[in-house]
Amino acid sequence: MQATATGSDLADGSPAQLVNLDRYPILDLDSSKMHEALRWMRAQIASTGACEVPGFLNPRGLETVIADARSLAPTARRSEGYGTAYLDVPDTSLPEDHPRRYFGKAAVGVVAYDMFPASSPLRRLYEWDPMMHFIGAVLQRGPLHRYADPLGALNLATMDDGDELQWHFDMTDFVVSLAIQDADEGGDFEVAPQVRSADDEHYDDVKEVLQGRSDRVVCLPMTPGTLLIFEGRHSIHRVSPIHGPTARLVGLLAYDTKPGTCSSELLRLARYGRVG
Ligand SMILES: O=C(O)CCC(=O)C(=O)O
Ligand SMILES: [Fe+2]
Repeated sequence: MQATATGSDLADGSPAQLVNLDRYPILDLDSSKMHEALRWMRAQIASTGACEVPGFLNPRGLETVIADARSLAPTARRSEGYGTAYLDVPDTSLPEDHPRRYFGKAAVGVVAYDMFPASSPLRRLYEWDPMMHFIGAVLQRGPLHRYADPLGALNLATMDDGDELQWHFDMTDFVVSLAIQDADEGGDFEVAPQVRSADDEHYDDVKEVLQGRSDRVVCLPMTPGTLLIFEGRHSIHRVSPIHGPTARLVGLLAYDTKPGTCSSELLRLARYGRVG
């Protein structure tokens, strides 16, 4: 697709212009069309812990966000290393084959929230209350809050040939990812829904995922313009290795059920090279 739109397209308008409001009238959550959409979205969340909203952006909105993401991508900070599923330093007193001691490759470029200009369409979509209210209506978990992390609240993740993101749990309740540009090959989002809960780590099930022998893993290929709402704190997930010259671009919009939630300093240092 030819990306000719620029961020200034939104200069006098609202992020509503980006959204396919005919299909998803998120400005009127009580409309019958939206009720119908919310019904299937909630059913997906209930059965898989994730919900795909295809064609969330309209074609012009997608062009605008692609142009925004392509202009921001060169400012991404790249990190490459190995991490655990728990985004934590492993406890070496645990047995060697314990899930907390399993390392996977994390190679990704990230544009942190504070690097987005205020005029960025992606940023304006994230900061737009109707967007958050829509996500809250899908999740039905009380009022949502934007993540309080000055770096992690909104990210543009850019992944190139050879990049991947290891199996991990997120530090926020929900992440909403917006697929912007697909890689030539790979870059699928794989998830084992609700593999752990707040009071049970289910290490045996997690180990099966890490060892590639779990039958709970669902693979969600990414389609630009699709919104994916997933419960990443309890659903282990990864991004499969990317192949080819086209970068995979994804917007990551973080929300939490508690106000004031931030990621750990360790994660911020690893991802952004700084804590604030
Ligand atoms: O890029 C994606 O689709 C997901 C990224 C992710 O899981 C994360 O940043 O925590
Ligand atoms: Fe994640």
